[in-house]
Amino acid sequence: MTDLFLAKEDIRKACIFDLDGVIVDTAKYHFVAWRNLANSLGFDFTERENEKLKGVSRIDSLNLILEWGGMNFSEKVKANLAFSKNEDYLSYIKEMDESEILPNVVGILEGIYKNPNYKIGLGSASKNAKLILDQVGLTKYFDFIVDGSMVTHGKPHPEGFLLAASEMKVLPENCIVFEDAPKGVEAALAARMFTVGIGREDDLGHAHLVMADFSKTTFAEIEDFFLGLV
Ligand code: B16
Ligand code: MG
Repeated sequence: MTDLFLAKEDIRKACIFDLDGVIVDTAKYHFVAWRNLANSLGFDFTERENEKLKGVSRIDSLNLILEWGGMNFSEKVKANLAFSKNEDYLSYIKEMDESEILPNVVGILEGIYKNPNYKIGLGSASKNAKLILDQVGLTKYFDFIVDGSMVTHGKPHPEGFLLAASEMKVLPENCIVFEDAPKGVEAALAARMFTVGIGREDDLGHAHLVMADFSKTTFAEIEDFFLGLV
């Protein structure tokens, strides 16, 4: 660890959250909607395969699923397939409310929000990110939201996290990223940010710190961990 996390009194720090798998579990709705599409094309795929779609953009997810089904289509047909999957997905998203926020996410957001040294950003691959945050009532916590429509390169490229940091006027080395996808952790590390993996150590061991979820921690404890690295 060569990077130095700035001292407590420095005001320009930020936390950047991934959305799906960190704040809410929308993966289950992606799975249903992609599976409906695959079934309509005459094939199926498993929940285990669905794991590989976490953090992957919509069009890249479609390309992977079509590969699993041994199918290929023109770009125009693929755009139509992605559109119809998203319409199906949105029918689930529109039913979401605050009961779907993952355990203690609000406690962690409150802890950061009350700390004047920190800004809060979102770095999601989802083009529906703003809608989802609105649905679950969390938009008010965020200083800047990067969604899938604002980046050219998907994770593991660091573009999304770097954009969030620069819009919040915070140096990358003063950001803590929360990510559930191995490629998302790679993206945060490529951005030279401190990284908390939310999920299994086996998948996310490359993060600086890994926890199953937020239920057994506070933001003060997480900050202390990174201050202790200095
Ligand atoms: P959309 P995240 C990602 O969200 C999901 O993990 C991934 O499964 C999905 O394909 C991607 O968003 C694009 O979503 O179709 O809504 O644009 O984990 O980066 O917050
Ligand atoms: Mg995710």
